[in-house]
Amino acid sequence: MMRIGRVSAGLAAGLAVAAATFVGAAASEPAPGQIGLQEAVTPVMEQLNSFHNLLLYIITAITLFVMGLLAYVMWRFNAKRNPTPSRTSHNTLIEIVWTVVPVIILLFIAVPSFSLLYYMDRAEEPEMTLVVTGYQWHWGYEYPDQQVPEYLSFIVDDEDLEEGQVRLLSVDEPVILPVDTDIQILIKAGDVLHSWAVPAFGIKKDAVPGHTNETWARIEQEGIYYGMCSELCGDRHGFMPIEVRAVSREAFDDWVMEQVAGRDLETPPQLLTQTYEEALARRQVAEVE
Ligand SMILES: [Cu+2]
Repeated sequence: MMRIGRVSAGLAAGLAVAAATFVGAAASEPAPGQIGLQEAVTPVMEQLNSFHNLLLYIITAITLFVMGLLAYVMWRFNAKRNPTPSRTSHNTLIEIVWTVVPVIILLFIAVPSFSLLYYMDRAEEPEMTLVVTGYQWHWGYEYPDQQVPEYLSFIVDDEDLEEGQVRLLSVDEPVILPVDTDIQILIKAGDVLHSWAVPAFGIKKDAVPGHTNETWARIEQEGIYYGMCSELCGDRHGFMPIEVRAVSREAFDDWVMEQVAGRDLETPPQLLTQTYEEALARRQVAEVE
């Protein structure tokens, strides 16, 4: 009796702590004791969230219904209350019902499920492309439209962590992406299977050697979003995190201009808020001043 009391007290305390942490949870990273999914910052993740909630209602109703039936059967038809059991083994009507009803439930789930699957698949008219390559054990990022060649992104080791960086999630060179932009994301691998997964975007896409996978994101909020490699890829699979910095479209252009500065370009980088010439002129004015 004592033991049960202590366990349930511990459980209650645990739940209270979990609830308290959940209220203060950050949007971009997992929080200790977190309940539920990370906050959505893309339309895909928002829809995934509502689909998840829809399924939660359905599964809760089914579970309660089946539990209720079981409880009723145990109470009504136990040996004491029902000493001579019925020998019925067939009931056509009920057999049709318990086949057709699940089919209807599945069809009801399939419609939003498939439309979401196709919605997640690709952006209609992406404004830019990010190429992600998985390696053992880091990520490579390339911006072909912006003429930013591939750079590599490594985890920050525990002993090198700086103020504000998150252990096991922060990287030395994060992905920089603009908000309010349809971004095509192409994902491939340089050696073995990896998976590029960022929960706040609703993205978890396998990186496959010799094959390019596609997905997309439209980030609605500036911020830092973390993710992890989500396909077992070897020894340091747990140490190749993803850090995305979502910045304004103007700040993204500035970042691109910094990346291409001093380089000989055959074609101008594609900017989001201005032409390359305008950006160059602005830069020169800034230098003169
Ligand atoms: Cu990996």
